[in-house]
Amino acid sequence: LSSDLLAQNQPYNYQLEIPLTQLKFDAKYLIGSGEYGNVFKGTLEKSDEPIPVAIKTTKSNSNTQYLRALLKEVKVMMYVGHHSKIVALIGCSTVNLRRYERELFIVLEYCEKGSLENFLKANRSHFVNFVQRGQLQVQQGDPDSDYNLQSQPSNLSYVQVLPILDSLTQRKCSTMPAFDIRQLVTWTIEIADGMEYLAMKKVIHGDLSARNILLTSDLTAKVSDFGLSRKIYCYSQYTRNGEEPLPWRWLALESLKNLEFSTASDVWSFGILLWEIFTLGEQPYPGVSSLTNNFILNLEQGLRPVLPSFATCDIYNIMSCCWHENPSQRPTFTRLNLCLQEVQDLCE
Ligand code: ACK
Repeated sequence: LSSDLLAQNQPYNYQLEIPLTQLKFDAKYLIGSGEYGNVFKGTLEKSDEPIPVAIKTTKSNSNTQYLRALLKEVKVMMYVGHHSKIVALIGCSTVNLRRYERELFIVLEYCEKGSLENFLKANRSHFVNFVQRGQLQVQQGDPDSDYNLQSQPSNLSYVQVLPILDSLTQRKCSTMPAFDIRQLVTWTIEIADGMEYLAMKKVIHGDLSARNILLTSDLTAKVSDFGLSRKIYCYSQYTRNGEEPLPWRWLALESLKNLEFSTASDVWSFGILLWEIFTLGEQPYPGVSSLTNNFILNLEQGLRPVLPSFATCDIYNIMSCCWHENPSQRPTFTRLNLCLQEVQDLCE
């Protein structure tokens, strides 16, 4: 955890401290809720022009260990700094930390379109599929463009799933015009970009999945919720009392067996994230309902997610490389980025 240590040895950056009076939000704008905290949409009123922000708070019953882990995460975010494919830390409010309430407010860049997971599920009916059995089918007879988004190609399967209304986030389902494999590939490259930067900074994400990718108003994908300290805390709680949600469907074999995390285990999770993208948000290993020793044994014996309906064989090969049993044999994010750009060239 070298970068974690590096980040933690830096003093808390008080330039990022935001007075609570500058933060406006209320319960009406709750956009997410978890075991330890809530996420609100709010505004930062520092200048004449209020800035929309996402505010992550802790729940008042959070224990000290958890708060410590969360503060470490904030320091990791401060250490990571700015990158266009990473959700930006705008600031933090720590004034209530030492009070009775022991609250911490983390102020993040607001990503209007929410999580990639919810977006994919909500917009399935707008997806135009050009892939059949792993092959890209190019429409014939259109001299101007290989793809014609206005009309549905009659010989190809078209996903028609009704949009899901997201009751939890209370956010109106984002809708968009038709989109296709090119948008999916663009997202994978943006995420690989963000992850390449994190890996360069030697920061391990520890929970890379479509729920932790956020989309801006122009649909740029950004990596969020990184910093391993808090997750290691949650994961160790899980192994102790079985209550914490361990994201086992995304975890590499060595993480499941020994809670070993590295950039290479992030690469495994990136492969699962690709699988989510090219199934439009299906749950990985749909036939498996819970984590068992048998599941781990099956992974050891070579069980892997199957070819997603909307992925070409090239894309499936890329994700399969991420699931190499030996972490050192998995590609780097730099390599993945290059391979995905080649796929993008084929799709244009
Ligand atoms: O799809 P969503 O509305 O987008 O549901 C999740 C929820 O909070 C729990 O994580 C939303 N969320 C989290 N961080 C942000 C952010 N920085 N900007 C916008 N929405 C966010 C996410």
